[in-house]
Parts: sequence; C-alpha cells; structure tokens
Amino acid sequence: MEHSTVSNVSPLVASCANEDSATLRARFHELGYLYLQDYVSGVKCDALLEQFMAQLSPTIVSDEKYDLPVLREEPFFETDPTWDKLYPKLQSIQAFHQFFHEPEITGLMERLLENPAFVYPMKMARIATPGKIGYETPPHQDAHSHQGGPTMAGIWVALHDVAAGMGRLMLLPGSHRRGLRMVSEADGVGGVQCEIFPDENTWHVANVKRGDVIIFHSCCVHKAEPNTSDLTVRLSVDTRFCEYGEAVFVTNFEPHHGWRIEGFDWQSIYSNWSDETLQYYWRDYPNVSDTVRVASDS
Ligand SMILES: O=C(O)CCC(=O)C(=O)O
Repeated sequence: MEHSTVSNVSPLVASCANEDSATLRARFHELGYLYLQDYVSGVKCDALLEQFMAQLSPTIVSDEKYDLPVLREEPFFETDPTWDKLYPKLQSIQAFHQFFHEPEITGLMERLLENPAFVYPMKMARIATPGKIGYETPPHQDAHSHQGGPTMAGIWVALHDVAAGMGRLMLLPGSHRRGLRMVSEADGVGGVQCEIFPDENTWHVANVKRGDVIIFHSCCVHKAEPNTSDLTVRLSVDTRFCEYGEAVFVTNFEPHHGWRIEGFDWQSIYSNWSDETLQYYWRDYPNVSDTVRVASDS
C-alpha cells in the first residue's frame, strides 16, 4: 500500500461565514473541507481552555512567556497511562460537551447540510505533546474511523493559536472524491492510516488561530503534523455531525475511549454537571446502527 511520502504544502483555503451557504457548500464539495477563521469567540475558547488547564496542571500548564500550554512532565500520547489519567477529567467538563451544541456551531452545520443536524455524542479533545514524534494522528478518513454515513462530517476547533511545528491539522484537498481507502495499522492517534495515491502530493495546512474552525468531509484524508516544538502542547476539540435521522454507528454513542478506560462512562462524565439538558440527549435518536456503513464520496 502506498502511504504518504509527499511533503508539499499549500495554505488552507479560507472561507468566510458571511458567504452565502451555497458558496460554502460548493467549496466544501470541491475541496472536502471548509476553513473558517476566527469563527468561535475567543472568550468561549479561553473559558474552555482555562477549564482544561485546571485539569491538566501540573502535567501541562499555561505559560505566560509562550501564552500557550506547555508540557512540564514526560511526553505522552493518546492511550498512554498519563493520558488515560487526565482524559476522563477533560471529558467530565460540561462546557466541553456544550461547546458543540451552541447555535453558532449547530447553525454552521445546518447551513452545510441544508437540514437539521445531529451532533454526535462522542466529543474528542486532543492533547498533542512534543516529544512524541511518530505518534501524531496518521492520515485517515473519518468515514472509516467513525463508520459515517453520507452526510457525516468532522468539525475541529483550535482552542489557542497553533503555529508550524505544534501539531497542526493537515488536509488532502479533493481526497474525499476518491472514496473509501484501504487502511493499515499505524502508530499514533487512532492506530490506523489510509492509502495515499501517488498523484496526491500537496497537503493543505495553516497556522491557525484560537477560534478557527475546520470542517471536513468524512472521506477527506487528514492527519496531524508532528509536534516538534520544545515545550508547547496543542489542545483542540472536535466532534462529528450528520443530517438528523441518518444512521449513526453505535460506537459514536459512547464516550471517546470509554471502551477501554475502566469506570469511564456517561454516568461518570455527567456526575458533576449543573445542567441536565444535554445529558443523554442522544438516547432517543431514531437511527442507531450496528451495521458497518460506507460513506459515499461526493
Ligand atoms: O487533532 C488531531 O490530531 C486529530 C483530529 C482528527 O483527525 C479528527 O478529528 O478526525
């Protein structure tokens, strides 16, 4: 299988929320992604980041010199013991789950879908530390990792500025039009990488700012660059969404990594929430699927 050997990069193509929805949809279907700068308010990102930092300290702390999260202990990646200890604490933060259910986010999803959206229950927080080169997110398609249906897409939000060398998200433009690809095992987040075709030689990437949003088609190949910085940690959040009523594969109704961390379930996540509105909001979803689905390319 051919994997990514190319390293040409071009800037992410920026979209603007003021553009009409048809233009945004056309760009999404052409490129496989949308990049919206400064979309989520800085206040909201800062508030969530502050709550994350309260849970991550003293392993990761806010550093005034860098104005970024910095690593104070040993490097780790998703599934390492340190990650397993810290991650349930991030997942228990009510504001983290609410983040993706605010009207500014769901409105954007609905503009893209032209229909009501269902926000997947599984929410992801990413902690990309330096010192783990080779364990960054490998190139993959969410259609494989989340068994998404035809309208499923990912939404990723930077909680702070992410410059080159800090583990930026990279996208392979147009890759969503070539269907679901073969996969093989890989080190790094998710543990799976997909095929890259020999003519696919340019990744799109940018130095993103706090509040920037990237939405990607479920077949759009994406990955993270390695975090080669000395100390700074990249923290971002993401989830998936689809047209309300579309089949959603059953594992997406579990907490992220709830299947492997003992005692980490919705009950433990919800135990300290002050608001019950979003607790188990997904329980009456009409189309939970236990059949593997294949997303269509578009
Ligand atoms: O932020 C990352 O490193 C991974 C994000 C990603 O691959 C995804 O959201 O599917």
